[in-house]
Amino acid sequence: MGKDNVVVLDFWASPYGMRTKIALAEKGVEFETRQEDLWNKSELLLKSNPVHKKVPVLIHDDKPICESLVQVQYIDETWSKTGSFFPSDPYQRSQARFWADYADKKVSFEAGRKIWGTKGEEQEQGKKELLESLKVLETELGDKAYFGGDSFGYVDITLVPFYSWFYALEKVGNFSVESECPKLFAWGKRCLLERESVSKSLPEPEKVYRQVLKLRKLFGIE
Ligand code: GS8
Repeated sequence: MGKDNVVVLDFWASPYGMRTKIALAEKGVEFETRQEDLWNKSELLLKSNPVHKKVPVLIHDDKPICESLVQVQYIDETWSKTGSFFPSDPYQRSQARFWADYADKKVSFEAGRKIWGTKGEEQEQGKKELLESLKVLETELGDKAYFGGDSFGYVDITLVPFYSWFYALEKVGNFSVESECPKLFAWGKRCLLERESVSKSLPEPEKVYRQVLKLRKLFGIE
């Protein structure tokens, strides 16, 4: 078998692209990232993800795979020798899928946008909704090191990219995730410190904050 050719069409600030990069790094797969200009998408992106036209796209030996969580599952099944992101018990596996789905729906780019892309009442509502979801996730985490228990798994990979957005959201929205959800915040820090896959896939919080300020200006908020 020849060497795998793995490309990720990405945008550095995309939490979804971070999931895919973390999963590949966890499996020790070498890959190339190609940065997309989301205002001027490449032909390759439009051809590879004709339905949503979004990043990330994972291209494995010229075959495109769309949607970050589908990609994480594909990566898990394709490079399976190093162990799985999922528990082996079917019930435990169903629970991991449930929580990843919850995190994907509730702690999303759109949920963040309700904070960084708004002001006043609308922003207060956005903060309230995000913190409610984070508290639900914090309860599920409980005293475990990771959502997967002792091992870093599917739910961790799904949620941890958003840790790199917390700082920007806190600065713009004037609140603190650490004081509202201390265990969840500590979990994010732990992932960053203990998993190289995470530390090399997440951008600097300051850089995300600068991007958010740029977007606020672009959209004429303030
Ligand atoms: C979300 C991808 C997405 O929103 C996934 O892969 O999990 N459910 C998908 N990608 C955004 C960048 S991050 O916010 C994107 O590509 N936007 C470009 C556009 O909407 O035109």
